[in-house]
Amino acid sequence: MSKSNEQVLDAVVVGTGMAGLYMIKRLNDQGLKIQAIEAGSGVGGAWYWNRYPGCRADLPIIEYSYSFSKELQQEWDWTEVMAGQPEIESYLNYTADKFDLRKDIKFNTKVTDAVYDEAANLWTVKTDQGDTFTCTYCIMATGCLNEPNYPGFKNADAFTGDVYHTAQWPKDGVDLTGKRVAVIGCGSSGVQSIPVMAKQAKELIAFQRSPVYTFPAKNAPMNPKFLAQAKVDYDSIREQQRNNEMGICNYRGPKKPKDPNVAPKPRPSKKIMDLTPEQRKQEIKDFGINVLTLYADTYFNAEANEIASQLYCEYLQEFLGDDQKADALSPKNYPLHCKRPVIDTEYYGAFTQDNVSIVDLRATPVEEVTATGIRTSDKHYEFDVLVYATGFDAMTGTIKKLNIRGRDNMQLSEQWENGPRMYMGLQSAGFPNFFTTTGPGSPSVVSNVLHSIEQHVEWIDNCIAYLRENNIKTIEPELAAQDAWVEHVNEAAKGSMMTAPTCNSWYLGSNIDGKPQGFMPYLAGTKTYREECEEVVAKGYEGFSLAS
Ligand code: NA7
Repeated sequence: MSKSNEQVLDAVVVGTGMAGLYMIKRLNDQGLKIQAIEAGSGVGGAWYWNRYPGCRADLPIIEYSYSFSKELQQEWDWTEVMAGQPEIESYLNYTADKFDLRKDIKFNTKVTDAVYDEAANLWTVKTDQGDTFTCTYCIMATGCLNEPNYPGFKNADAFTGDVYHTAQWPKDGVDLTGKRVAVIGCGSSGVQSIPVMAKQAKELIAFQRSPVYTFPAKNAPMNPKFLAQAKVDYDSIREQQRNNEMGICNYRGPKKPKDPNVAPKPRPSKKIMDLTPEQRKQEIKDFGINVLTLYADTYFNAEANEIASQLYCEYLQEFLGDDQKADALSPKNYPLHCKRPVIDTEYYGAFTQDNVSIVDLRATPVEEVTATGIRTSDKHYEFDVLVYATGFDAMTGTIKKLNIRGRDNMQLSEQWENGPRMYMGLQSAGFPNFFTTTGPGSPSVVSNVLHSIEQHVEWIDNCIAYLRENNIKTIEPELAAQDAWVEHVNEAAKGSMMTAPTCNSWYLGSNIDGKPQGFMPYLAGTKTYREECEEVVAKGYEGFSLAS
């Protein structure tokens, strides 16, 4: 049930994914009057919307799960190592129920406006359901991958068959049995869904603009003994995550005592440049293709990266044994590690099926959508179902669409016209008491994002508590501190393969036509970033302007 529209609330939280749910809990624990607003009919955010076949976590779930509640950690029994969307959605529903969070959420409602009234020092938040909420703090927990991207193909609406986007997949699922299916896009969503859809569909055509580097997920049913041990070890797991720059500790379970009669296995080399060509191939044989993600020099050294990229393409050629498919699927024109890592389950295996084909849009671009299919520069393809796996207007898309106005009626989308400007990914100058979880300029999507979410939620919650305890009316970044932070974020990304000249990714905004380009997340690492956030607080919220 929603709160009375007359009531002045302490806070409005927008979005009830992993960040929103934890934010509600923390603010409830402080005893604040709050309202959360959710566009979906249920909680889960990205894990509510992305219910396409094959959707699953790309990190081991033991580490990609809430750490804030020891009880929750002990109560929830994961059934897979890399849990799938249905299980994660159930877990988030369980979390919402356990901490009684639904009472604060208005579902099926989209925020349209958030406007700051300087005289009253209040935000007025409006929704598409006609609500008006007034609050002191406005917190956008809208996530980084929320606004689906539909490519602007000529005659896009002409297709008369069924059309879906992976990020807006129907709740009741889609029966593809006997259907001819076209999938546009081969990023994570395409890579995860294609093998599953290919098992059902009569025919599947993958329309691919950029081939991906993808690595086997090695998912498996959760071993009950491993899970039981993880529950014992959780304190240490979380501590190790906090001490790692990605928020990941690669928990392997209990260390087994070494057998003195068995020679220890060799460890993969740290640098690909230290190996001879023969040794490189041997390491792939010994450790699998995933070894290419372990060589530290491939992340910053273009020559090392080129070697790894070539080895990847050779491996693919050998695996597929089909020149047309291997050539089309080979990511030759941009470096490894440029995009967010893609983790797959039998992706290339799907292309060995006779009913699966690939269209290389680099060679034959889409000319138009027709009533029955897609025409490329080469030929017309007919199908019954069109699936867009074309990703998101990431990190800024949702926020820029809303009418968010701060001091002097200044609009956030205008302030961000040439790219997002935030201090520490938490606040934007001119927008007092307005916070963003995992905003641009924080590690967010270049880390274990749930780890980063928890850190942000706790920082914001502690900040609000501090303001209230000290009768401070507003907090917002100083412009100079914000400018310096944006510069610092750019510096941190320099030299990384993620900003290589041939790299095109949603981190850079280059996946969306006309979007200003610049590397949005903060690459220095989660440990470094958390320490920087703590230091800012220790120095009396250095770089923020606090007014009583
Ligand atoms: P991604 O990773 O942005 O992938 C989108 C895919 O769609 C990618 O292959 C794009 O090719 C392709 N795309 C986008 N626009 C077009 C057009 N106009 N024509 C052809 N192909 C196009 O989104 P995902 O949903 O797969 O994954 C997002 C994140 O979710 C992922 O990183 C994980 O963290 C989970 P491109 O590469 O731009 O050439």
